[in-house]
Amino acid sequence: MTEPETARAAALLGQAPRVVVFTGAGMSAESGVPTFRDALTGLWQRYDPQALATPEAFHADPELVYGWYEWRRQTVRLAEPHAGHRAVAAIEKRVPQAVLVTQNVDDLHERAGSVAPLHLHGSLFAPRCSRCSHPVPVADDTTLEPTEGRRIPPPRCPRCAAPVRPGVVWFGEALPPEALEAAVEAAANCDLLLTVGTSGLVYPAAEIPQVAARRGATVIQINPLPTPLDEVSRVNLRGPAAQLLPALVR
Ligand code: BV8
Repeated sequence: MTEPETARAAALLGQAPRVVVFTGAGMSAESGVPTFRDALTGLWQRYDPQALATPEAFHADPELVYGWYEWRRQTVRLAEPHAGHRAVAAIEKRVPQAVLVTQNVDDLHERAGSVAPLHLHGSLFAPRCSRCSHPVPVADDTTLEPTEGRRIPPPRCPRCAAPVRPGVVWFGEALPPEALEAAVEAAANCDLLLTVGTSGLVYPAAEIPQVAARRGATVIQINPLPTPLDEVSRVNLRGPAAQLLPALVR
C-alpha cells in the first residue's frame, strides 16, 4: 500500500456526497477484540466459533454458549475504540449523506461517536428472552474479568422464565429485516462504499459491497489481506484500519 493510493482514496472519499462505510470484525481487531478467525485463544481453541454461534449450540449447552458471549462482552467492555473508529465518526459528520453498516456486535463505533450504525448481526449489549424475545438489560458486572471458558447459566426472562439469549444473529438465523433493508437501500444509492476489516465471506451481509459495486459506486477496501472484494475495489489499501482510516480524513 503506497502513499499515493491513500491520497487517491482520500480524494475519492472527499468528492463523494453519498457514502456507505461497511465494517467487519477486523475493524475492532486493534482494539483487542478478536475476530472470529483469531478468537481461538485458550479454551476456545477446542471450539469452532461458527459452531458456537448457532441456536443449536445454545440449545445443546446454554451455559457454555452464554459464557462465551459474556467473555466476549467483557472483552469489549475493557476495550477502547481506536483512531479508526473515530475516523469513521468523522466521515459521518463530514459527508453530506453517510450510512455506517457494521457486522460487528460490539459497541466501539457508538463509543467513538457514530450515531446510528446499522447492526446487521445484532449486539452483545441487547440480550433477549429466547422464547418471547423480551429485551433483558445486561448486568452491569464490569467486575467480571474476561476469563477463558467461563460457563455461565443464562439468566431467566422476568416475563416467561425462559433462558435469556445473546442479542446477536446466529448462523442459520435471519438478519433483522429493517437493518438489512436499510443497508441494501444505502448501498444501492451511494456514490462510494468504504469496506473495512471484513473477509466478505458471511452472507447475506457480504452482499452489501457487491450491491454498491453493481450499481456503479466506487468501492475502497481497507484490509491487510486479500478478500473476494479485491476484484470490485477501485482502491485496495493493504493495511490495518487504525492506521489507514485516519489517513483518509486528514
Ligand atoms: C442466514 C454474530 C438464512 C454472532 C455473525 C450464501 C452463501 C453461503 C452461505 C450462506 C449464504 N446464505 C446464508 C449462508 C449461511 C451463513 C454464511 O454466510 N456462512 C458463511 C460462513 C459461508 N449465513 C448465515 O447463517 C446468516 N443467516 O442467511 O439465514 C435465513 C433466512 C431467513 C430465515 C431464516 C434463515 C447469518 C450470518 C450471521 C452470523 N453471525 N455474527 C457472533 O458474533 O457471535 S457473523 C460473524 O462472523 C461476524 O459478525 C463476521 O461478520 C463473520 C466473520 O467473522 P470474522 O472472520 O472475524 O470477521 P470478518 O469476516 O469480518 O473477517 C475479519 C477480517 O478482518 C479479515 O479479512 C482480516 O484480514 C481483517 N483484519 C484483521 N485485522 C485487521 C483487519 N482489517 C483491518 N484492520 C485490521 N487491523
